[in-house]
Amino acid sequence: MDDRIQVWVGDITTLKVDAIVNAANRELAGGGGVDGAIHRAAGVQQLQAACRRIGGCATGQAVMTPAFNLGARAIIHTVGPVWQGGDQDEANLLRSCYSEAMTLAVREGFRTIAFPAISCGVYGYPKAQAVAVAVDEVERCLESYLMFKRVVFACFDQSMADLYRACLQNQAT
Ligand code: AR6
Repeated sequence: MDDRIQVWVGDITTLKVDAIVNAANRELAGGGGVDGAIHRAAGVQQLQAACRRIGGCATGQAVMTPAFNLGARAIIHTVGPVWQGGDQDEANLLRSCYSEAMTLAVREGFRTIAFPAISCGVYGYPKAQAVAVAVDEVERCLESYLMFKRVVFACFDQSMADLYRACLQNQAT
């Protein structure tokens, strides 16, 4: 396991990292889950206005806004796939969320980033499968991005953290 990866349980909005990743929708319209929490903590009106200026984001892509009232420097919004059974390219689209967010972060000179479990809530992606994709893609990116210092998998609950830890341990053996 790459020792730059951390699994952490808590509210992602409290993390002081360069970039917090948001599990957004294609309209960047805000919503529930982690998206709602990020909007509330960053400042709903300011973040909504910044999202409106961007206009939207395709599934698997990533865009960036300021973080406003958050301790982070920026919010990277990415749109995970809605789970439709697994034969609609969901795994590649989810993989792309992680790589696009990491690439954008590196381009900005960021060194630390926190990801929520993209698509694992409202979008219904099977959690263990999503975690396997997330870990594999982040580890792959870190092999190229040697300047990157820390990637946090921010989990809302312990059971999600257990899935990440099990996956990271399997990869290490
Ligand atoms: N910190 C960390 N993780 C969180 C937090 C938080 N504050 N809040 C929720 N989670 P979801 P999706 C976890 O539904 O499946 C929104 O309405 C949550 O337990 O937020 O990609 C958007 O606007 C779950 O494990 O994202 C989109 O319409 C994970 O974050 C849609 O939901 C992701 O759950 C996106 O759905």
